[in-house]
Amino acid sequence: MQTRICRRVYEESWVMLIGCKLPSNNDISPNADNLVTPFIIELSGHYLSVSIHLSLSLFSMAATASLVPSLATHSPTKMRYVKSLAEYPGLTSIPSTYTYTTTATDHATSDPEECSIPIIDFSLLVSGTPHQRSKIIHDLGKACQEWGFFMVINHGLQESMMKAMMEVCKSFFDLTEEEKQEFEGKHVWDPIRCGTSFNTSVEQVFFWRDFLRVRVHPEFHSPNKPAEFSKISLEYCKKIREVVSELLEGISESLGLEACYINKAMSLETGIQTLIANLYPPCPQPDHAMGMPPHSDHGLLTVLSQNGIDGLQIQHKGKWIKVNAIPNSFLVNTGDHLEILSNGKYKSVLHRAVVNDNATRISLGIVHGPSLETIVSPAPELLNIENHPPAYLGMKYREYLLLQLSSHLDGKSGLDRVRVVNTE
Ligand SMILES: O=C(O)CCC(=O)C(=O)O
Repeated sequence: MQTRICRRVYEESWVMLIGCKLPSNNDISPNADNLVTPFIIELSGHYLSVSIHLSLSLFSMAATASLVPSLATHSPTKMRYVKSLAEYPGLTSIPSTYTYTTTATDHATSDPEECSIPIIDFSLLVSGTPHQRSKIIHDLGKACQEWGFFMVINHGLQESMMKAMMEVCKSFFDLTEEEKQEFEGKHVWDPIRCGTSFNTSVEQVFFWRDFLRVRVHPEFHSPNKPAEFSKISLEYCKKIREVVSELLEGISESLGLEACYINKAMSLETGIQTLIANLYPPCPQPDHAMGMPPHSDHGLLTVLSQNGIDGLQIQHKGKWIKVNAIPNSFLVNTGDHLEILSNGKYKSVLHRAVVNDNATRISLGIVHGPSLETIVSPAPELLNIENHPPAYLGMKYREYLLLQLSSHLDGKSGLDRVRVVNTE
């Protein structure tokens, strides 16, 4: 038997069954594929019409209706976060909408030889002897050029502050779906936005991730729940900005530029700083799902911390490398705009987040970019018409950001729009 069912692209409702006579079979485990697949049979311009064989689907829907009463209430706000899905008792497999296909070359190595990620002792950058400082600047440059990634230790942020920030993000994710709904935003540009996956309005496969994204600079925004979020995040993000400003001074010098070059050229006083909290709940089939797909970050530098659970992987020399974070360190990666500014010398690094089946992972990425009106192009001081012609076109940061946020998260596709020659 076949029927025509219109399947809404995820965003607003999980399950709506209207006018279907369902077989009464309760003997189905709650991992049935269609458990949380959003079906709706109303026709409208927003709905994507697909034809599917009804047998399996109705079977699963029957299970859904009988096992998950909340899913059958026609409420458009139920079960939209992967957290709720993961918490469903007895869930043993993921819905096919989360199935992410990988190939053998996608497997990551944890070989210590290949995973020797650079470590930067921040204290030597800010209060070392001149000799120590120049050695660290050299190491920073090497890390940016060879890895696009490094761990920062002795950064001066108190462990208690890092813990408080992590805790308050966890409390945000623990809000009810109704409470979180208030912060979902309507447009990718909204200063506070929470949701699931990356951009569900364009995705066919969803990522095993919920997120909260808040613009914290130059204007500070914060959800008003949990109550302490505002105070803790204000202080935390300010401290991180200070660390980033010092790192960018070191990076400028490593490029042979004045220490203040990047800070000035990118108008960092009014630069965009965005806090992104990611929640990756335990996943019953971690090898078939993905937390965040391979992508580069749009800004200059991203500073990431996590709740002690690893899951970040970076691409290095064509291989995926597992990042085993030093406790309380910051994981820093170079973004697309550092690649543009350095004319391809410091490339943004491809990274991804994998999931596991036993512990909830929370990561906190703070992305730092130029001011919105800055047109970023390669630093003229690094160009030379014969050997180093500009490899990227200039583009206003606001436009770049908007393009990335409205699209699929897909490798370095943002940079491809401004690339003049392939510097890969
Ligand atoms: O969770 C992670 O480790 C990575 C997060 C990430 O890539 C991002 O927020 O852009």
